[in-house]
Amino acid sequence: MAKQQIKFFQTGSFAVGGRLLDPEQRSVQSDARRSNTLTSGHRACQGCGEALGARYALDAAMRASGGRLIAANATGCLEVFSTPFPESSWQLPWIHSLFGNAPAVATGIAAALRAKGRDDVRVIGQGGDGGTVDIGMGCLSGMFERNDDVLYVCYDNEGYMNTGVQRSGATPPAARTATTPAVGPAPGNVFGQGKSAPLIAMAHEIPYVATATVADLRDLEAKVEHAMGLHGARYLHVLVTCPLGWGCEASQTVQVARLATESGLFPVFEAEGGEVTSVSRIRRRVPVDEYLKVQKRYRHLFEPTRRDDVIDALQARADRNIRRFGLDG
Ligand SMILES: Cc1ncc(C[n+]2csc(CCOP(=O)(O)OP(=O)(O)O)c2C)c(N)n1
Ligand code: SF4
Ligand SMILES: [Mg+2]
Repeated sequence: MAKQQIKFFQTGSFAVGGRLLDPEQRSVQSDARRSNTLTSGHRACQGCGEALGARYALDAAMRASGGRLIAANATGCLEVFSTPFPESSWQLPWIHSLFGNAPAVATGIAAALRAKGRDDVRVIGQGGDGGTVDIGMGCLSGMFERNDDVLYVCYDNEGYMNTGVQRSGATPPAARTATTPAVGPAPGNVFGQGKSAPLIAMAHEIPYVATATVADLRDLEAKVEHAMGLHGARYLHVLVTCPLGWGCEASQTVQVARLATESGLFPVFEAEGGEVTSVSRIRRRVPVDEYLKVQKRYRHLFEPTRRDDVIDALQARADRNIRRFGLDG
């Protein structure tokens, strides 16, 4: 396959806040020589946060590894929209694993490279929240426990989107999915269930755990580059807006992810060896309803009558995150 060149409109900004940056400070995306790892022509929905997050994460990892990178990819939207046989949008060695074993396949690749004495080639495992938080959790925990030399990236769109928006262990309470309908006295996903994969990763005391969102792509790139500078098991959990599953406009992908962090519902932090080492403080704090209102998966909290009891419970979760991670700006 001929390598597709970067098109002008794909090139990112050379500036931050109107200030022209020195070349070494510019994002990976603003470099016309970037690898363009996930190139155009794939079949993601318009405004897909997973496509955006993966493009930035993989291009940053490619830059950090000098282009010597192999990716193992779990079944899910990212795999389905990028590789309808016999086509592929990937411009790196890329293997499709099963839904639940991408961490194990990545581990196997890292082991094979070690056996061949190839310490110049790095490995990434990646998948959605279903493939990571649910069915892949056993493999992932094993990868962490053995401290295998893999960076694993979870693109969290808070549901099984590829198969029609079913609930996952990362679906937030009250959200409507195909398997948690907005009916009955407690509509949507139930409170008190689910899990935090970043906290589980931290409990393994691996070298690096971080969260990020598609609202701050420079932060995402920086975390990938930092992770690639380390060895052993590393975990990056990226919140990626899904316009189709969340019921928001394609044009709101970045804005909705920003509201997730500004409300405190999605804490952005880094941890090394099981201890939090940095947090992204919230500069403009917003009530959770600003985040909920723009998504149809929460419409039942506002129509036909406003469910203050449920909104207050979600606000309490956000307040707890802000206390727990010290996010107050
Ligand atoms: C063992 C197994 N069970 C079920 C499926 C069907 N399946 C494929 S992708 C998917 C959901 C993927 O969800 P997630 O990992 O969150 O990725 P997303 O599509 O949301 O990006 C399911 C249930 C499968 N491929 N293999
Ligand atoms: S369903 Fe969601 S995650 Fe899947 S391609 Fe569409 S926007 Fe992206
Ligand atoms: Mg998902």
